[in-house]
Amino acid sequence: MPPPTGRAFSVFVAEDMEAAIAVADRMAQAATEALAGDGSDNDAVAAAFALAAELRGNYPDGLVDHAAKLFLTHDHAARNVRIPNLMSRMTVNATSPLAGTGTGTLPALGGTTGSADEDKVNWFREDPLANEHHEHWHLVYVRFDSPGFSIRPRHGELFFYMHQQMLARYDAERLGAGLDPVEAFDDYTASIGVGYDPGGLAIGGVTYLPRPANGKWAQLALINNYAPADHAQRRDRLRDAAANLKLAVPGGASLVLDGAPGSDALGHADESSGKSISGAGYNSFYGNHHGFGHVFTAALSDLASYEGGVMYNPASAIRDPFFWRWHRHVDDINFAYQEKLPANDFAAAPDVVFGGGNDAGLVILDSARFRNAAAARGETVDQLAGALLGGSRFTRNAAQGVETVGQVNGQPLQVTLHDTIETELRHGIFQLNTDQQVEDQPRFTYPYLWHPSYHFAVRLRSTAAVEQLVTVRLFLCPAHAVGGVADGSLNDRRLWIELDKFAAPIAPGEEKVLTRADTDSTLVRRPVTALHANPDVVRDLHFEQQGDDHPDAAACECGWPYHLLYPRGTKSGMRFALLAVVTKDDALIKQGQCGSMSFCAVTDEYPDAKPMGYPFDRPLAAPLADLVAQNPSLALRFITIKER
Ligand SMILES: [Cu+2]
Repeated sequence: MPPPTGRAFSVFVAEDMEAAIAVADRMAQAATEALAGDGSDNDAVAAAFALAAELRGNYPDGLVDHAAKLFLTHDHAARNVRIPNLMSRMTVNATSPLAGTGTGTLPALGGTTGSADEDKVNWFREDPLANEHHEHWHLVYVRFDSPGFSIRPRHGELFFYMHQQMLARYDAERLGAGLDPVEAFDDYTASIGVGYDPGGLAIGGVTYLPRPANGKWAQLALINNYAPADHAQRRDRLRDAAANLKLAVPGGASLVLDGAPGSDALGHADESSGKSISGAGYNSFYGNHHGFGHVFTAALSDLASYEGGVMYNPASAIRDPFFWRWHRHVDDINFAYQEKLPANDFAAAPDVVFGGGNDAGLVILDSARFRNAAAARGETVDQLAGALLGGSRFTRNAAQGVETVGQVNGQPLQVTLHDTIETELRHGIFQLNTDQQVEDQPRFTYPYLWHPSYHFAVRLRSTAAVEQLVTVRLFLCPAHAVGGVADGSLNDRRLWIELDKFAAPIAPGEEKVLTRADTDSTLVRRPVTALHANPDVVRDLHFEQQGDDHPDAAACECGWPYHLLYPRGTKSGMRFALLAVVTKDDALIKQGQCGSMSFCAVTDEYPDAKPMGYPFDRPLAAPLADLVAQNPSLALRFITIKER
């Protein structure tokens, strides 16, 4: 099957991606040969890039650059060579109205949708580190096997889960901005609604064009005889697979879908990957469903050339509001499948109860003040947590207010247990590249969300006769009435945002106070440097790796941006539910110093035996509040997220 022609290179086209991987394999081969000839790692990388330079003219724009990014992400010889950060790769095209606008600090850089409502969440979609997260995820999770690359375990399941979590976060931001949750795009004959203008954005020399409002896929001429109606056929086949719990290629392979492995197989078929049961090509039985949603939409920017929009590239796609509508539709297929599965029953939960009760077992502390208080007492934070919440205080039903913990220098030492997480919208400045002289480069402001660092503390008592290895899983959900049901939003399992998970042993009968810094979250790109916590300065936002050897440098650059860990909330305070779910025997690994264990597993096996998103990977057997009341291994409290 030849690749579809008449459009720009896109990693969302399976055939393009395979071609890029083949070039990356050749780069890796050149590096290996240089090493075999006694070359250093630097020589090996130089040999690979010399080959890339030779090959560049033979391929469409962007293909060899993508191969180079794959090589840098995965090749051992390149483990200490970083892909320049996305901000430094962003330029303003010379034809953009923003180019040549002078040297002062200009008010804002960024795309616009033409809709005052949708523009309210531009700051989130345009966030440079959120875009970089999405780019890196797709680089780490290569979707074809080749001599040099392999599809990672549970890739298909994570394809759904990682994007589902991005959607949960996007919906929390939309709700905070007074907008409805994102609406799935599932009628392929319909208008795709608001447009998107990337404002002259170019990445790595490729300029992205505006996409007009109210376009329709039907405006496109056929791409290799493949039409939106053909795509609707693939949609319906995937929906049938979800409904019938079975992927089946006529006259070919079939697979009964069950549990998390069922999501995995469905994800491979939908993305599509080299493990798709029907093959990944757009014209195969299940086709390239997710990928061609990107391609059709990006091509709408220029109906003559199909050069086009940000949706072609994972480094820019999330800027377009349509990205989210498309991914809601993709997620609907996995959601429909999961809804056919039996609910989780918590029968295998560990024997634990929450100190303070399951409405107050979770405590929020301001990290800086908590650490200062511990230092004032000459203690570690864990020792202070024990004094604050352990011993005679273990069972107190208190999760907020000011607690006094002894005296320091004759003064009572006070620690605040918070019921509010604060955020702040700040403005950073960076100097964008243009085609002009350096001194002409304008400086642009851009908005980003900031929050102080918090610690979570959990009081757990074992009621078991044996030692248990438990996992504490923390989640956050916007809390509001739905259809007259108070806090009915908690019963929508797709709204729950995973915040963190961590393991701890607990002895028979033991009362334990566990503390966890949010900078250790398994979701975020770690280590959280001051730069990542507060990216307001004009400089390289890139993670500077400490130490030389990391087994998999690719993982170090992957993870959700720390500064977006909590939703923005509202000025008047937005109500959220904070949930702890305790499980056991999950074979959770101890996180290394870098990367995100939840999104970029660094080992051969995905480091959590539970289905991704557990317990929200299945229908809920009862309203969430009832589940908490029935299960001592769950704790729920309500908090406020307030923008300063
Ligand atoms: Cu993606």
